[in-house]
Amino acid sequence: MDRKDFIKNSLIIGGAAILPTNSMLAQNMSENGIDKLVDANGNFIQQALPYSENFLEPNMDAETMYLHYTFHHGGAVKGANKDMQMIKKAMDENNFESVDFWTKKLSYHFSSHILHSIFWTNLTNKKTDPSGELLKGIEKQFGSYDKLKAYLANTSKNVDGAGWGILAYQPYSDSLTIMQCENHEKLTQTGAIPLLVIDVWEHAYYLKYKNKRGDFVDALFNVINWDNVAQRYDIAKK
Ligand code: MN3
Repeated sequence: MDRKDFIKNSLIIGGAAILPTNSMLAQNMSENGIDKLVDANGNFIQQALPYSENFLEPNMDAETMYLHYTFHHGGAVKGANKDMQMIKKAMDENNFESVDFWTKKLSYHFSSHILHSIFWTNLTNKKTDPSGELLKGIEKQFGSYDKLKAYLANTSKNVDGAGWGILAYQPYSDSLTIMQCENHEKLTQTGAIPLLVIDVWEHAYYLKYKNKRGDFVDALFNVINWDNVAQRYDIAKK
């Protein structure tokens, strides 16, 4: 197996939260400029924030945005690249215990990279609402937009410890679904494609909201970019 094949296979094994990089979905995401998470060699890259650090003030403060993007998301990207290198090294040395360790690390770091990359694009500084196909899908699955909001907010606020509330499109049931993800990779559904993600790790809110995670989640609902969610839904359904 050459390096490229190795990387491709590792992505499939380790990155259960995303489809292989040659899938239609990944191509679409990349061509649309939404999520380009790897370079031509398969190394993980972090895109620039789609706005300035103070863009989401006062709902998300600039200092939190800077620290979150630079060190938490950035750290995950570095971690994922290291994990890939360590898997390769361990494979070269036939050290399968070590492969197991780094494969789990890759799942954690790569999932973090995916979720953070989606998170930034899910936010904007003006009020938007779901419309068109997305609204139809929401009403079919959850009854109404208000019910979806209540469900997703509750799910996000009640994550045990660190994690994410996630609205996803599940191709295996052709429906929208909500997941309460712990850390970055646990309690998700295989195959589900995240459309809207709410980061409820303490690093996402503690400077401004202290222990009031609920207030942070409520504030985030003021700045959700439903046009971005709708675009993701359209791509995911193709
Ligand atoms: Mn985070």
